[in-house]
Amino acid sequence: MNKEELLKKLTLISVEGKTVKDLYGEISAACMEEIVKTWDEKPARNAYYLSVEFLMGRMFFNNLMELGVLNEVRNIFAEKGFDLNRFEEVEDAALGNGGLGRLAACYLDSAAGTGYALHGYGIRYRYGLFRQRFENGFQKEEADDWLKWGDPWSVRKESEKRTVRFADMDVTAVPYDMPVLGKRVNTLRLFQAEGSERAEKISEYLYPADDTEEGKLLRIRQEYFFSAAAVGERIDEYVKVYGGRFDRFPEFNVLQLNDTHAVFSVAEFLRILTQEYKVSFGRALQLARKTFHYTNHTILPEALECWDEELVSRILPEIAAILKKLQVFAAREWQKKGCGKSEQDEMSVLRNGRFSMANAAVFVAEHVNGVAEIHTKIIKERLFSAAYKYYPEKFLNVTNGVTQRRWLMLCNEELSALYDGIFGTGWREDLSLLSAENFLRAGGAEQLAKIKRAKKKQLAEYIAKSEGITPMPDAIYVSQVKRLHEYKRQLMTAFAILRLYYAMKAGELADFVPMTFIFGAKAASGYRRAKAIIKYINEIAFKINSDAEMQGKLQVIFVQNYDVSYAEKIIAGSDVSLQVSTAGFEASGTGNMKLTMNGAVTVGTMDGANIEIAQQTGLRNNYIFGATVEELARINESYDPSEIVGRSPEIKAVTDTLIDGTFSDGGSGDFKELHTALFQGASWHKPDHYFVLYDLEQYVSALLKMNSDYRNAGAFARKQAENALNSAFFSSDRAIATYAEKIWKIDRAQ
Ligand code: 26V
Repeated sequence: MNKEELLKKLTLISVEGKTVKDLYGEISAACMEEIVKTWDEKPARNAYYLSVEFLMGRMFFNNLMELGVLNEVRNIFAEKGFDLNRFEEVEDAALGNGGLGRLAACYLDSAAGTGYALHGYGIRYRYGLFRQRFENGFQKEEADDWLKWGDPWSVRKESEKRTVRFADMDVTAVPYDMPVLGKRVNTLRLFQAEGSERAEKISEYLYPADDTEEGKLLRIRQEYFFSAAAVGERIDEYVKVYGGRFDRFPEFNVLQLNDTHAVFSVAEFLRILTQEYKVSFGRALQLARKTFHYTNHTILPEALECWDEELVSRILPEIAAILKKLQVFAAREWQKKGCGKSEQDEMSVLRNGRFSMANAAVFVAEHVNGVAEIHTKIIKERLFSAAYKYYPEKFLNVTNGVTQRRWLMLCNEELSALYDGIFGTGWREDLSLLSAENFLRAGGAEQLAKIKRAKKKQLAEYIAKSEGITPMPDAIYVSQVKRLHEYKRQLMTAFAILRLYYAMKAGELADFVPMTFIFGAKAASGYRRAKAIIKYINEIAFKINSDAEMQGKLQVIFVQNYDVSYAEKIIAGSDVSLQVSTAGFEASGTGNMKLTMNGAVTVGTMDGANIEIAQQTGLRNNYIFGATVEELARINESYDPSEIVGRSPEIKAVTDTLIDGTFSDGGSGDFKELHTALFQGASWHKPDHYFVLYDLEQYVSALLKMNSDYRNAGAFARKQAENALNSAFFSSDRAIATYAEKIWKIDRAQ
């Protein structure tokens, strides 16, 4: 890239009479003009990341940083009287929902950043994840019209469009390519569905509700649509060079399935080879087994995709036939291996009229990986135990990671500059060059504390502007930011806050350091209990924040429309990271890594990557509490939440607020339903399925211990420093290098 050329061009852009949108388009377009010139040729062997979600966030600042011109451009436009921060109005590209989609974005960033040829394939949704706003404490959803800012970072590739066929319609898949910048320029290719009004529906929304038959069909169409477009393209490219003999296909194409959403690509691969190129099914399957790899991201039964055979047959009869044939082949193999009946059932691709997409993936994939040590252990021992018994060589762990470029260099320029001063700039490419010992010796802890104060101030200003409530300047900022889900236990945090509140009202906790709790979360629009928890927390916030006695002591803020850009601010400006999922349920978590990287201490459970974070950064620097997976397995049958409230009047007092009129759910009955779920159970969930009350007391103790430790500012800063400086393992550069070496077998460009 010719930096001088680019800067010259940018200097010529005038700001007179232009809107923020105009300028955003113009500056981005000028950068793109340079970038496309350097778009790298693909090497022979490429890896492809197939994902329904790519939560890229705002591209502008990240790309300018990667081009190495961010500060210069800031200055150029400051001189013209335009503050580049005005682009913070620009909508995030929120084509994802949470950790899974953000992981995909971090992985693309790290692969490009470190020189691996990894490209993304996904869907170009017309509307991303909804925009959230609170109305009287209730979540309201609005369509996320991200394209209203234009899409200057993508190039439409009209000439490379292709047709995807369903039984009842043909759909055109038009690719939009987004460059991913780093040592290499890789490509994120998103397909847009076109051709008719019905066709366009396929790429209209991310995760359309699938509680109706129509919704399910639409989800199946989405998954097949992008899977077929991706695989069809890979095969066509191969055939152009090597013709219809597929022996060398796996040498050049590595296809990584990000969860089960792209598993139809396996069936499509088998379909094309057997039907269009007359390869035998057995041989096609052999080739598939050298091409595909599968990452599992959840063990929650309700999130493991199963599609009705009848529905798939209706719109994709050939694909359904292939999946059925896969089951027959698999059963034959299992028979030979001597698998028992129940083991075969557990592994089956088709059972009781439903296709298990996870089982299909496990059977075909050359590698199956979990995303944190404990999660991989659970998939080996429980979720896929039979498959692990017969195919142990497939299974491995790759603990997740996050890119330090966005989650440190971009969101915390101050800390990055401090690191530059102490270590030189090499850490930016190799986080393991950070050394806690040298940092502390150089007086880093005090500097970090200063920076933390500055980041908290920036965050407070941003929250004040966006939410109309100002965080207390000198409080401990304690954040829980992630999707809203019962297993993540935002409700347990709500109860813990109420416990603190009632204790203070009773004149206890004299030495309490003021705390501001910051929540950010969106609830899936059809997930009633998650929405009830949002309303409940907002009710608590209202009560506490308007209680004169709590002024300067305790504060609760639920920010609206938490997204990647909001995350960048909260993550840099938090003292404490809450990671309190029920042990065994959070596959990994990645917000925990980002917060650690920015020096937060964790109050958390022995779940997901928290365990490895505590190992890397030291138990003494974090507050680990609650039941372990083993303990929960032991008590599972006998657990009775009523016993806990029977024993503890304090816990009873807080859970009663769900039913005694302390808080209003607007007459919806939603709070009562939360109470019922806790004490009676709901649908197939037993009472307090996620052990909220079981861990509550220990949670409150952990928060109080952290609170009292905070009084010793020096010691606390040291904890924060040790966390930040020991977070190198959680760089996605490390994760990508592991995928490249152990799974993809691809080399870095030199
Ligand atoms: C999806 C759904 C959809 C239906 C309702 C319940 C439910 C519950 C969970 C999910 C999650 C699907 C997969 C997912 O997003 N997993 C996340 O992947 C992250 C990246 O590996 C990981 O850090 C998170 O722990 C994991 O939850």
